[in-house]
Amino acid sequence: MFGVPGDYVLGFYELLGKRGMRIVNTCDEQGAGFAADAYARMRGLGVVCVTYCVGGLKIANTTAEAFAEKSPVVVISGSPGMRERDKNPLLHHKVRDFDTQFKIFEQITVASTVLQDVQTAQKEIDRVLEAALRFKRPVYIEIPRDMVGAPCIAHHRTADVRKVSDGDALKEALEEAVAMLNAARQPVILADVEIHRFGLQETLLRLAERANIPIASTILGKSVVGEEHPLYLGVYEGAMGREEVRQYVEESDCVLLLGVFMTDVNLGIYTARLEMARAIYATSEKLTIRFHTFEDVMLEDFLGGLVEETLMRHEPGAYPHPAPAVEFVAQGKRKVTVGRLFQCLNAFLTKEMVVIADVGDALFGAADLLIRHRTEFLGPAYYTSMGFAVPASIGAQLADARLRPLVLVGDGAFQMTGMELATAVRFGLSPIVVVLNNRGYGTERQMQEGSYNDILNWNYHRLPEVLGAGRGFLVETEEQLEQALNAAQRETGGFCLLDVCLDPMDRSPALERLTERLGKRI
Ligand SMILES: Cc1ncc(C[n+]2csc(CCOP(=O)(O)OP(=O)(O)O)c2C)c(N)n1
Ligand SMILES: [Mg+2]
Repeated sequence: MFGVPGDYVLGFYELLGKRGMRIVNTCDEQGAGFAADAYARMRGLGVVCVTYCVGGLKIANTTAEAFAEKSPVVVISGSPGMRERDKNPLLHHKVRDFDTQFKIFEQITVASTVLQDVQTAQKEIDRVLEAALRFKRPVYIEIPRDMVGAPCIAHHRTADVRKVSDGDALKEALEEAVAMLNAARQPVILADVEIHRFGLQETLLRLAERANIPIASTILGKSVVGEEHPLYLGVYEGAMGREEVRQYVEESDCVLLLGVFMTDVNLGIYTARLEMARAIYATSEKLTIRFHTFEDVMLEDFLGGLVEETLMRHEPGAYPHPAPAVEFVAQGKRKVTVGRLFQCLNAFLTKEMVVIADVGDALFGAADLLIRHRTEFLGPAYYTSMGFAVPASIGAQLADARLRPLVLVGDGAFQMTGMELATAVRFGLSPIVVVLNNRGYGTERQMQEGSYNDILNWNYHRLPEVLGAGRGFLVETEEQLEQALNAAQRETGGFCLLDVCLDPMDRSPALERLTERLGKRI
């Protein structure tokens, strides 16, 4: 559980500590929120626990991200006791009414509750947690501080509320989908975030391998399969992605869209051309096959069902693959460019790493990294809140201690939440943090220049002195980059930070394509 305590939640913290819950207190609540989100993305549920309003409202943003990108985070907040609320006193942290925070969280969670009644508390907890697990979205539980020790009502039993598919609808949907797939000349799968969230990576792979159908992923769904798999095409994102992937997907006569969010980023700022007349579109919320809509068919039942059907084995002929990682030969004193940085990182990556990209060119450039193992890439590629990556690395490494986080973060985003490296130190974690230091808001500079895109240039590589731990590297040339990454690989005991100096106007090819389009719109 991640969080920052306060007097309204201290009693609850004490109880949790006594019960052996591991509490990771962060520098700032937003750090705890992002860490819990990353933990949830990797382990299926994460918890952030904060105090009333001053803490709670700081994680409105991280909870919004978890909602938008479907991450089941349980938000627990303390609040003033029920008996303290008589005559509406002005208690510290209160904003407007006692339920102001609750009303805000109602908007950004899929279920919410205030545990104010011992008669209903246990049922309420079950209802809310069940919603988090079913919908893969955040939920909110508020505990007035005088309810923490309240006795439970006995004989409580958890209701079994598992939703099942309508058998007839499922059968008909499968028949239609199989007919369409078997008749297709060039079927293709486009897989996204819900495949991660619903744990369907293995089923997806079985389907693709049985019918021999190539798979592309969206940027939000990146690493849905290990990217060295022979059936993997690369990231599809309309005109923003690699041209050969765009062509292959858009020329397909049957696109199987699995758990895809039709967001502007996923669709390359709506440059994607995906016609529903050629699509089977299955998500946890809806299923359409061409223009037929099916009610009450669960994504896992549909996908699981498809694997069991008699599927024709396709002969896809030639199709694109991601560029393989090639050995990086450092060009001595040559200044590091964004393009060369990502080439170098590609060669450096192993399957014992989880790549976490922050918003900015870190995320755009990361699209072309070859992720060796599935679900080893995390990036806020829809909600795109800066400041995700450093705190997310804490959640990710605690979720899976075998993985070392490789954090890619812009200097702007780093200045928002980079102090959470202190938390990484306290909990013995060892992220490799690559700061893409282009002296400001590079992504925005590309669209519209102004002094508001400038930020102070920190001596990022000297943060280990401030924190009394970790190692820092100033990287200006290719040989320094190579040396720093090699040293970081050996230095497994703590964090390593690479301050990679880049030209303010340099950019990845994907960013170049994106800003061209957004610039026009602005
Ligand atoms: C919390 C938040 N504030 C503002 C923005 C708008 N925004 C998008 S990209 C960007 C600049 C990011 O700068 P940096 O982290 O240095 O990455 P770079 O663009 O330079 O690669 C900004 C301000 C945002 N996405 N999130
Ligand atoms: Mg920057």
